[in-house]
Amino acid sequence: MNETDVIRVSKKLSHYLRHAPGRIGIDLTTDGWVEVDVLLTALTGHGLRLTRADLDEVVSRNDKQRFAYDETGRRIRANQGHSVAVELNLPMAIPPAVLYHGTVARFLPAILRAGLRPMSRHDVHLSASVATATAVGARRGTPVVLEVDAQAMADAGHEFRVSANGVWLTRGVPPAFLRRR
Ligand code: HQG
Repeated sequence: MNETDVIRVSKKLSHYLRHAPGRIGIDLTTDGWVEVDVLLTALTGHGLRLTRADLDEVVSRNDKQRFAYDETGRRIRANQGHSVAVELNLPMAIPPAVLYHGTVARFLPAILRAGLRPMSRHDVHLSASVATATAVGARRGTPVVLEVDAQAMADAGHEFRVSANGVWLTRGVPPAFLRRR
Protein backbone atom coordinates (compact mmCIF):
# COMPACT_ATOMS: atom_id res chain seq x y z
CA MET A 1 0.00 0.00 0.00
CA ASN A 2 1.38 3.45 -0.73
CA GLU A 3 1.31 6.27 1.83
CA THR A 4 -1.62 7.99 0.14
CA ASP A 5 -3.71 4.82 0.42
CA VAL A 6 -2.77 4.39 4.09
CA ILE A 7 -3.91 7.96 4.78
CA ARG A 8 -7.09 7.60 2.76
CA VAL A 9 -8.09 4.37 4.51
CA SER A 10 -7.09 5.79 7.93
CA LYS A 11 -9.39 8.75 7.45
CA LYS A 12 -12.30 6.49 6.61
CA LEU A 13 -11.58 4.23 9.57
CA SER A 14 -11.36 7.24 11.90
CA HIS A 15 -14.68 8.44 10.63
CA TYR A 16 -16.48 5.11 11.04
CA LEU A 17 -14.82 4.00 14.29
CA ARG A 18 -15.08 7.35 16.07
CA HIS A 19 -17.99 9.25 14.66
CA ALA A 20 -20.31 7.41 12.31
CA PRO A 21 -20.40 3.60 12.63
CA GLY A 22 -24.03 3.74 11.47
CA ARG A 23 -22.90 5.05 8.09
CA ILE A 24 -21.64 1.58 7.22
CA GLY A 25 -24.21 -0.23 9.36
CA ILE A 26 -21.92 -1.42 12.16
CA ASP A 27 -22.38 -1.24 15.92
CA LEU A 28 -19.54 -0.60 18.32
CA THR A 29 -19.48 -2.24 21.75
CA THR A 30 -19.78 0.15 24.67
CA ASP A 31 -16.00 0.19 24.82
CA GLY A 32 -15.62 0.98 21.14
CA TRP A 33 -14.76 -2.37 19.57
CA VAL A 34 -16.03 -3.99 16.39
CA GLU A 35 -15.22 -7.43 15.02
CA VAL A 36 -12.66 -7.16 12.25
CA ASP A 37 -14.67 -9.49 10.00
CA VAL A 38 -17.79 -7.38 10.50
CA LEU A 39 -15.87 -4.21 9.73
CA LEU A 40 -14.26 -5.61 6.58
CA THR A 41 -17.59 -6.89 5.28
CA ALA A 42 -19.26 -3.54 6.00
CA LEU A 43 -16.44 -1.62 4.30
CA THR A 44 -16.65 -3.87 1.25
CA GLY A 45 -20.38 -3.23 1.13
CA HIS A 46 -19.60 0.48 1.02
CA GLY A 47 -17.04 0.34 -1.74
CA LEU A 48 -13.85 -0.07 0.26
CA ARG A 49 -12.45 -3.52 -0.43
CA LEU A 50 -9.75 -4.30 2.14
CA THR A 51 -8.09 -7.54 3.17
CA ARG A 52 -7.09 -8.30 6.72
CA ALA A 53 -3.48 -7.79 5.62
CA ASP A 54 -4.37 -4.31 4.29
CA LEU A 55 -6.01 -3.47 7.60
CA ASP A 56 -2.96 -4.72 9.53
CA GLU A 57 -0.84 -2.45 7.39
CA VAL A 58 -3.00 0.59 8.08
CA VAL A 59 -3.08 -0.14 11.82
CA SER A 60 0.69 -0.47 11.99
CA ARG A 61 1.58 2.37 9.64
CA ASN A 62 -0.93 4.96 10.82
CA ASP A 63 1.08 8.06 11.75
CA LYS A 64 -0.55 8.49 15.15
CA GLN A 65 -1.29 4.84 15.91
CA ARG A 66 -4.96 5.76 15.94
CA PHE A 67 -6.25 2.16 15.90
CA ALA A 68 -5.61 -0.98 17.94
CA TYR A 69 -6.62 -4.63 17.92
CA ASP A 70 -7.70 -6.31 21.12
CA GLU A 71 -5.56 -9.06 22.62
CA THR A 72 -7.24 -11.71 20.47
CA GLY A 73 -6.68 -9.72 17.28
CA ARG A 74 -10.31 -10.29 16.34
CA ARG A 75 -11.59 -6.83 17.24
CA ILE A 76 -10.44 -3.31 16.39
CA ARG A 77 -11.16 0.13 17.81
CA ALA A 78 -10.00 3.73 17.59
CA ASN A 79 -7.64 4.59 20.44
CA GLN A 80 -9.18 8.02 21.07
CA GLY A 81 -11.06 10.88 19.48
CA HIS A 82 -14.61 9.52 19.55
CA SER A 83 -17.71 11.61 19.32
CA VAL A 84 -20.08 8.61 19.59
CA ALA A 85 -20.78 7.43 23.12
CA VAL A 86 -18.06 4.98 24.13
CA GLU A 87 -16.43 4.19 27.42
CA LEU A 88 -12.88 3.16 26.61
CA ASN A 89 -12.18 2.01 30.17
CA LEU A 90 -8.71 3.47 30.15
CA PRO A 91 -7.05 3.36 33.55
CA MET A 92 -6.39 6.63 35.35
CA ALA A 93 -2.82 7.79 35.03
CA ILE A 94 -0.58 10.32 36.70
CA PRO A 95 0.20 13.02 34.14
CA PRO A 96 3.51 14.75 33.64
CA ALA A 97 3.72 18.04 35.58
CA VAL A 98 2.97 20.01 32.44
CA LEU A 99 0.91 19.09 29.40
CA TYR A 100 0.29 21.10 26.24
CA HIS A 101 -2.70 21.96 24.10
CA GLY A 102 -2.44 23.34 20.58
CA THR A 103 -5.11 25.69 19.37
CA VAL A 104 -5.45 28.96 17.43
CA ALA A 105 -5.73 32.60 18.53
CA ARG A 106 -9.37 32.97 17.59
CA PHE A 107 -10.42 30.43 20.24
CA LEU A 108 -8.37 31.99 23.03
CA PRO A 109 -10.92 34.44 24.44
CA ALA A 110 -13.47 31.62 24.86
CA ILE A 111 -10.85 29.20 26.19
CA LEU A 112 -9.51 31.66 28.74
CA ARG A 113 -13.07 32.39 29.85
CA ALA A 114 -14.55 28.88 29.92
CA GLY A 115 -11.43 26.72 30.03
CA LEU A 116 -10.65 23.94 27.58
CA ARG A 117 -13.77 21.95 26.82
CA PRO A 118 -14.11 18.68 24.92
CA MET A 119 -16.33 20.33 22.28
CA SER A 120 -17.61 17.51 20.04
CA ARG A 121 -15.29 14.86 21.49
CA HIS A 122 -15.45 13.06 24.83
CA ASP A 123 -12.38 14.60 26.32
CA VAL A 124 -9.96 17.44 25.94
CA HIS A 125 -6.85 16.18 24.14
CA LEU A 126 -3.50 17.16 25.60
CA SER A 127 0.05 16.32 24.53
CA ALA A 128 3.20 15.67 26.49
CA SER A 129 5.26 17.52 23.90
CA VAL A 130 5.18 21.06 22.59
CA ALA A 131 5.91 19.74 19.10
CA THR A 132 2.77 17.61 19.04
CA ALA A 133 0.62 20.41 20.45
CA THR A 134 2.01 22.75 17.81
CA ALA A 135 1.08 20.29 15.06
CA VAL A 136 -2.44 19.89 16.49
CA GLY A 137 -2.94 23.67 16.57
CA ALA A 138 -1.51 24.05 13.07
CA ARG A 139 -4.45 22.03 11.65
CA ARG A 140 -6.50 25.21 12.11
CA GLY A 141 -4.08 28.04 11.39
CA THR A 142 -1.12 29.62 13.13
CA PRO A 143 -0.72 27.46 16.20
CA VAL A 144 -0.92 28.81 19.72
CA VAL A 145 0.29 26.47 22.45
CA LEU A 146 -1.21 26.52 25.93
CA GLU A 147 0.53 25.10 28.96
CA VAL A 148 -1.64 23.06 31.29
CA ASP A 149 -0.62 22.76 34.94
CA ALA A 150 -1.47 19.07 34.99
CA GLN A 151 0.18 18.49 38.33
CA ALA A 152 -2.00 21.12 40.03
CA MET A 153 -5.06 19.71 38.27
CA ALA A 154 -4.28 16.18 39.44
CA ASP A 155 -3.68 17.50 42.96
CA ALA A 156 -7.09 19.17 42.78
CA GLY A 157 -8.71 15.83 41.88
CA HIS A 158 -9.06 16.08 38.10
CA GLU A 159 -8.75 12.71 36.39
CA PHE A 160 -6.31 12.01 33.57
CA ARG A 161 -6.13 9.06 31.26
CA VAL A 162 -3.67 8.28 28.51
CA SER A 163 -4.77 6.59 25.31
CA ALA A 164 -2.89 3.68 23.78
CA ASN A 165 -1.30 6.15 21.36
CA GLY A 166 -0.08 8.56 24.02
CA VAL A 167 -2.77 11.26 23.93
CA TRP A 168 -3.58 12.63 27.40
CA LEU A 169 -7.30 12.91 28.04
CA THR A 170 -9.23 14.84 30.66
CA ARG A 171 -12.79 16.08 30.83
CA GLY A 172 -11.99 19.78 30.91
CA VAL A 173 -9.31 22.25 31.94
CA PRO A 174 -10.48 25.24 34.01
CA PRO A 175 -8.86 28.54 33.02
CA ALA A 176 -6.91 28.75 36.29
CA PHE A 177 -4.71 25.85 35.11
CA LEU A 178 -3.96 27.36 31.70
CA ARG A 179 -1.18 29.61 30.60
CA ARG A 180 -0.21 30.80 27.16
CA ARG A 181 3.22 29.60 26.30
C1 HQG B 1 -11.01 24.31 20.91
C2 HQG B 1 -6.49 15.20 16.26
C3 HQG B 1 -13.68 27.51 22.16
C4 HQG B 1 -9.76 23.49 20.96
C5 HQG B 1 -5.42 16.04 16.88
C6 HQG B 1 -9.74 22.89 19.57
C7 HQG B 1 -5.64 15.84 18.36
C8 HQG B 1 -12.42 25.65 22.44
C9 HQG B 1 -11.20 22.73 19.22
C10 HQG B 1 -7.10 15.51 18.45
C11 HQG B 1 -12.76 25.60 23.80
C12 HQG B 1 -11.70 21.32 19.37
C13 HQG B 1 -7.89 16.58 19.13
C14 HQG B 1 -13.60 26.61 24.32
C15 HQG B 1 -11.46 23.96 23.38
N1 HQG B 1 -14.05 27.54 23.46
N2 HQG B 1 -12.88 26.60 21.62
N3 HQG B 1 -13.98 26.65 25.60
N4 HQG B 1 -12.16 24.54 24.37
N5 HQG B 1 -11.61 24.62 22.22
O1 HQG B 1 -10.46 18.61 17.00
O2 HQG B 1 -7.50 19.22 20.48
O3 HQG B 1 -6.09 13.28 13.88
O4 HQG B 1 -12.02 18.33 18.98
O5 HQG B 1 -8.63 24.29 21.22
O6 HQG B 1 -4.14 15.67 16.45
O7 HQG B 1 -7.87 20.22 18.15
O8 HQG B 1 -8.23 13.14 15.16
O9 HQG B 1 -9.68 18.93 19.39
O10 HQG B 1 -9.13 23.75 18.65
O11 HQG B 1 -4.89 14.85 18.94
O12 HQG B 1 -6.34 11.57 15.67
O13 HQG B 1 -11.92 23.54 20.16
O14 HQG B 1 -7.55 15.38 17.11
O15 HQG B 1 -6.13 13.86 16.26
O16 HQG B 1 -11.17 20.57 18.28
O17 HQG B 1 -7.69 17.81 18.46
P1 HQG B 1 -10.88 19.02 18.35
P2 HQG B 1 -8.11 19.15 19.14
P3 HQG B 1 -6.74 12.91 15.19
